[in-house]
Amino acid sequence: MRLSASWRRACAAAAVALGIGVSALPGAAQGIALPWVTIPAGAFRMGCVPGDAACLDSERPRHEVTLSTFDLMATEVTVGQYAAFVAATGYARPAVPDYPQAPDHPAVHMTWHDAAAFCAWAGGRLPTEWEWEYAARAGHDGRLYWWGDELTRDYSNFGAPQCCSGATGGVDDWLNTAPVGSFPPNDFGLHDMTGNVWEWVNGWITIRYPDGPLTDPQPAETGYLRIMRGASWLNFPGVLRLSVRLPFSADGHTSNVGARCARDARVLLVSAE
Ligand SMILES: [Ca+2]
Ligand SMILES: [Ca+2]
Repeated sequence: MRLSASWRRACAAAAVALGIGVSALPGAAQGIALPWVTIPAGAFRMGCVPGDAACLDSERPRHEVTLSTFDLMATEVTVGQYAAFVAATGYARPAVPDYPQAPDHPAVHMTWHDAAAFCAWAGGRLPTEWEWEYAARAGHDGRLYWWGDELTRDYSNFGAPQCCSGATGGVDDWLNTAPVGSFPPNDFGLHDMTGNVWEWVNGWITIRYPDGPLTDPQPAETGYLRIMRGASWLNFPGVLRLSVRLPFSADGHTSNVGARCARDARVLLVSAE
């Protein structure tokens, strides 16, 4: 459940008024330590970057979005983290990909429902699409990628120029998934926002974005197809642009689809003596 910014402010204000400490909001972690990073509040321009001839209508119009602070995992959900979830809950095991993976590789073959269930168990939720792109850009709105406009294997694990197979080069030594965090983080401290595995987000594909500006927008309750962001080890370069939105069935799962969890910002207050 996403708590609205107004709800969080009201909760904090009530706690202060009552003179009590609030150590955590509902949705406490269930015995697993995920690598949370606090994403600062701010505004950004979402969608098609000016001059990007490859943009689709679904990436338009570019519009301004203002977001409150939230937490996001520094890395994609790992095989080991997802195995802990399965062991603790009896949740169905995902399909095994046809390539080798170690516990520190990103978990794959998750449906949208699987990813949402994992994140809820871990005390979080899936990020909204707005949160995901804001975090992926990390203060660099006008670029195709967070590091610039040239795709490079020094920052990302992606596939061959022709669809669809893995490829290597530069820092990218992996034909399939790489261990999470193998590439440098963006300026918010997040790894693999571009490439490695696609990441499910909370939202529905739309023909076009609504016109902005938007403040702490929330997804519709229902829709037709869910969305994945960030592309993967299997994809050719044109799909790696940060504004790309991939519609996909919520029940679909493949060996290049994973997830990354978000959570509402923690409220930490200390009682006055
Ligand atoms: Ca690769
Ligand atoms: Ca990724």
